[in-house]
Amino acid sequence: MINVIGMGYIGLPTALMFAKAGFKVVGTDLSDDLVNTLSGGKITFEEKGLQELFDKAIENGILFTTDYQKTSTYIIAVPTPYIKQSKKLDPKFVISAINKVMDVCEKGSIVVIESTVSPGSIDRYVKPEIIKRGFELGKDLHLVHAPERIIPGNMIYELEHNSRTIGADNFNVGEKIKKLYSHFCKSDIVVTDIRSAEMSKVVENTFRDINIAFANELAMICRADNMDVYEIIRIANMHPRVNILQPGPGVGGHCISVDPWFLVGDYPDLTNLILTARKINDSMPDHVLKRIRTIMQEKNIRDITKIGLYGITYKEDVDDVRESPTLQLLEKMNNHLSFGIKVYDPHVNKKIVDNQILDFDEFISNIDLLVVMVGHTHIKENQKKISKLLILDTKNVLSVSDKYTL
Ligand code: SAJ
Repeated sequence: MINVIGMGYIGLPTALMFAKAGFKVVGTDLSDDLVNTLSGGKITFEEKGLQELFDKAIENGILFTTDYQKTSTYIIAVPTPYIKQSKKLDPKFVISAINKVMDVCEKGSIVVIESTVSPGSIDRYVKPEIIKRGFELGKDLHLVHAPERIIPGNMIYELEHNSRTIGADNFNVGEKIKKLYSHFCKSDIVVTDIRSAEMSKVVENTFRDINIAFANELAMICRADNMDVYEIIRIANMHPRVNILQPGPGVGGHCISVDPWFLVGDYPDLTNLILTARKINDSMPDHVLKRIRTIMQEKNIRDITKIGLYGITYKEDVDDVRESPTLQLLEKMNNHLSFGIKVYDPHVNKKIVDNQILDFDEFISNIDLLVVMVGHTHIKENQKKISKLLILDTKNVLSVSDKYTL
């Protein structure tokens, strides 16, 4: 039996993949509400293919509970936030999970930590907890770090097709967990030490953050002199060794906007580039605000309440609003302009901000300027409905010719 701890964005799909592969799986979460919802047959977030996988797992008897199970294999996928002031990892959820595992586990159990952690965290925070409890590491309990790499919006496909990293201090344990994951992961699985697994995961997301920052900086340079950044990126990308990403209104989500901070927090004197990239990406909502102001001046729009922000999620076709650039922009607009504006997102069906409109037609009925913050498929399919509006398309996803961009 496998006990997966944390039934969130990573834990739930991972548990379902093991269930599909024929394992008896128990999903544990500290939230009664979440466990009740899952036990009642409902999934808690939108993800392509997740519902089908979930329905099958329920049919095959997957169990959701708040209790930790007595078994020999645990997978921990709990949140690993960072502390805003110090930029360091807050390990409280991992520490609590490992202690609860130790309350019930069999002797010789393997605990796989999937949650992203800052490099060195397992040595610094997790191992001392184990030693404190009188467990002998490598005998009573084995630790493995197997950070995930899946992208929200394509998680199920990527769980099967992405390569993975397994970090273990003991070769045999690493190989055992590699074999376990190969029941659903059809790609390469690399076994390395724990520290390298921790570092490579954070490095991957930092690489992407830096590359997005470059695209964002280009957008601002091009704007300063009215050059078309999209045309310039398109041409530059024709070079065989150039692959520039796309500019946007900011970098959100719980991964790319968080993980680079772990390196900045731990190596403040060595992370100029990483810190600068973070600052550039975090400044993008300000850039959008400047663009809104310029357009309002040009078009002589005085009423800020007639501006509609489309998209609240951190990226297209997901319902996750963590670190959302739209929420950051909204806060800035409310602070600076002390006016309300309208906000809409087809994937966020419950009101999470006061001025959110739940009906698209109502949302577009009384605005002068539509600011597209997220490139949901929905807006691409509704271009006719918005063709008369003034548009700032921060993701450059609409094909209307008469629009403003970053
Ligand atoms: N974005 C841009 N321009 C781009 C690409 C992305 O502005 O060209 C923005 C998005 O709109 C979004 C943010 O960046 O706000 C992050 O989105 P993303 O799709 O790049 O990545 P995530 O956060 O959904 O998932 C990432 C992935 N990491 C990498 O691509 C290196 C995923 O593989 C990881 O599993 C995940 O982080 C994680 O859990 O760490």
